[in-house]
Formats: sequence, C-alpha cells, structure tokens
Amino acid sequence: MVSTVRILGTPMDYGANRRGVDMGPSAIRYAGLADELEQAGVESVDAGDLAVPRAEEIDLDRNVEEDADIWGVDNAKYLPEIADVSSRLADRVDETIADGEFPLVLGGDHSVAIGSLHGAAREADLGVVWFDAHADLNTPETSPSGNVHGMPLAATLGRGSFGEMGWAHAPRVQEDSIVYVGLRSIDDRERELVRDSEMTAFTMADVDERGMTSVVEEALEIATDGTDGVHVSFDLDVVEPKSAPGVGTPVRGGITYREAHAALETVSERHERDGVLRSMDVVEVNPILDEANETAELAAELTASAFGKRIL
Ligand code: 4U7
Ligand code: MN
Ligand code: MN
Ligand code: MN
Repeated sequence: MVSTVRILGTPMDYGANRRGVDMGPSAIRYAGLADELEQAGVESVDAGDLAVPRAEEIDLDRNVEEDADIWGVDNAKYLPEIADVSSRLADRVDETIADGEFPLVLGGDHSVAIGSLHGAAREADLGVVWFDAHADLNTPETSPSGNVHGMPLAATLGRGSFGEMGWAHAPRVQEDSIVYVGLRSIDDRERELVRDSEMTAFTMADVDERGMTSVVEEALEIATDGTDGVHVSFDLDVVEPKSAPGVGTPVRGGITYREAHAALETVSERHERDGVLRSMDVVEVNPILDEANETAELAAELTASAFGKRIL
C-alpha cells in the first residue's frame, strides 16, 4: 500500500519543442486521475499546480545569447526559467516525502524530472527507472535541438555544463542505479554517451525478447541495489503512438497498451512487497496533439496500475 499520494501539477513546457504540454496536468486530472487512484484503493490529495509563468509573459526578445551570459551555456533553451521551476518543484517533492506522503509529479515536459529527482534524492540514495523512447542524456554540448526535455538525466548526473548547476545535479543519484526501459530513438552522439555510461538500458529489442514483466523486475533489482528507494519516471512517448498519440515526440514501435500496464503493475507488486517506490512522474502528455484526451486517460490509468489497481 502506498501512503497518501500528493499530486504536484507542473505545467511546464519550456523544455519541449511543442507548446501544449503545459496543459498535461489539467488533461490528466480531467481524464479522472483522482477516481482512478480511488479505485486503486489509494488516498490522494491534489496540491494544485506549481506556478509556471506563461512563455508569452516572459521576455520573448531575450535570446539564447543572453541566457549564455547568465549561465555560461548556450544551446539550452529557457534554462533560467527551467532552473527556477526545478528548484521550487524539488522543494515540494522533498517536503511531500518529509510529510510522509508520496509525490506524484504531473508534467509538463520531461525537464520536470530534474526537479523531481533533485527533491527525491535530497535525503536518500535514489535509483531511477526511466520509461522512455528516448535516452534524455544530451548535454547542452551534445544536444541537436537545444530542448532541455532531451537532457534531464545529464542534468541530474551533473554532466557537461550541468556540473556547475547545483539546482540540477543530484549527487545521490548514481549512474549505475539508473535503468532505461523502452529505448528506441537515440541521437548519434547520445548513443556513445549511453554505451560509455554505467546505466543499464533495456531497449525495445530487450522488451521483445524477454517480455515486459521480466525486464521491469530486473530494472527494479538494479535500481534498488544499494539505494534507499526508486523514482519511476514515465514519459508517455514510451508507448506506441497509436495508443498514446498526444505526445510531442512520437516514435513508432513503442510498448503496447497492455505492456505499459504490465510494466507498472510489476512496479506496484514490488512496492507492495518491500515499499521501494519513493516518487514518480508522468510526463509529456500534450492534449493539443491528442485524440479525445486518450493519452491523458492512459496516463491516469497507468498511474492507478502503479499504485495497485488490478483487473480482478
Ligand atoms: B523526451 C532529442 F534530438 N533527442 O535531444 C533531443 F531527437 O523527454 C529528443 O524523451 C528528445 O520526450 C526527446 O531533442 C525528449 C532529439
Ligand atoms: Mn523523455
Ligand atoms: Mn521521450
Ligand atoms: Mn517527448
């Protein structure tokens, strides 16, 4: 059983290349998240949304070169805004855990994970299971897009120029406790970074070969080894775009609707045995690109599976 789940909406889209992902938290709530959690037998409280200034309200004339002056970094769009939101989110996550509740962060683009991980790893050595089509390991130095949602794991690990950024780097997250599930779209320079890292990567080919349950069981073995708890980060683009069309960066060949449920049911089974789950985020839902809020509904259902909802 999970303690009371505290919903932390984080309507941030600075990290993504498409507007609309800032409406993710509303869409997931509208899709019935609270009911789904109730059906899972879990109590939840909604802490509302973190204040994220609208992109239209910030100075659009301010360009990347000015950011570079502030941070000594170019090629990381909206970095000062992301730093501000991340620090505030990290405080909320840390507070939630200190209050004995479970932080469920609703994104927003995947840059929200920088704050979730930072907060969850303040008082604990943290393992991570990262469900994603993408590796999200670019640094500003390697990123082909400059979009920070492709960089959160590099930020957490303090790689490249993130090493100087205390709001990003979370030293109690160790590389060898991070596990990917569902990878299938990796940039050329990023591929080397993943290969040379101590992270474990279960690609779609591994899911094909071994089946989702076995992959997630092993992912949890690795992420719990030598840590105090596990953060699950679920990027909806890990799912096949036919079942999850409302994402900014869809990639064919993803996990099926059923595999997605099996993955999170496996997480909840493990959690029921030994309480490994510490925090979670559900990210990249973009209702503007969705069909009839289907992706947000899936996000709500999957969250319930993670917290113990069963068919029978
Ligand atoms: B997501 C990309 F170049 N790798 O860095 C990049 F392909 O959070 C995509 O996983 C990143 O959705 C996708 O911009 C970020 C690109
Ligand atoms: Mn991602
Ligand atoms: Mn992704
Ligand atoms: Mn995406």
